[in-house]
Amino acid sequence: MITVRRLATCLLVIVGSAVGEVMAPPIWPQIQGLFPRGGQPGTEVAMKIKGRNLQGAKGLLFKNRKLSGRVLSATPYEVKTLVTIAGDAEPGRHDVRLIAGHGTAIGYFDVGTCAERLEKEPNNDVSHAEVLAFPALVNGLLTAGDYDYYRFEARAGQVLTFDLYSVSLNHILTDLFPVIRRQSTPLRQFIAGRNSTP
Ligand SMILES: [Ca+2]
Repeated sequence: MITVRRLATCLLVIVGSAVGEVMAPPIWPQIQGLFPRGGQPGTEVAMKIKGRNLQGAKGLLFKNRKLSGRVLSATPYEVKTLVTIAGDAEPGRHDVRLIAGHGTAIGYFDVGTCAERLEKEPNNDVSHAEVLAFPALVNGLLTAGDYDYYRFEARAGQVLTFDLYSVSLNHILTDLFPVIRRQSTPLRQFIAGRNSTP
C-alpha cells in the first residue's frame, strides 16, 4: 500500500507540473513592428509599436543619446510613443529598448537623410497616385488587397534607385513587387522586393 500511495503521489506531482507549464501565459513583451520606423534629424516622430504583452509600457531607451522617446499610451498590442531626433544625430540604424510592464524588448530605428513622409490614402489607383519628388522616403502600410500608386518624372537615360524595405506584421505582407509604368503604358516590371523580420 505504501508503494501505491507513493506512486500516486508522484503521478500527481508530475501531472500538476505539466498542467502548470501549459497554463502559464507568455507575458514577456514582444515587438512585432514599429511605424514609422525612422525619421530625419531635427524632427519629432509619432511612432507606434505593435506587438504582444506591451501593457504597462512606460519608457523608451535609445543607446544613442541623440535620440530620446517617451510613451504616450500603452495597450497589450500597441504602444504610442513620441521620438525626438537631435539635429546632429548620426544617420543609420539605432537600437531602441521598450520598457514594458513585464520586461523589455528591443527594436530598431533608422535615422535617414532623405525627406520623409507618410503615404496618403487613398492611393489605390492611378487617378489617386501620389506625386513624388526625389530623393524621398515614404512610410506606408499595406493591408490585404491594398495597392499604393506614385507618380514621378524621369528623364531618358536617368538612373533611379528604389529601395523597398518591408517588414511582415502578423504575416499580412508576404511579397512586395514594384511595377513601373510610363503614363498608362507598361514600361518595365522588375522584382526587387525582399522581406525581413524586425
Ligand atoms: Ca493604398
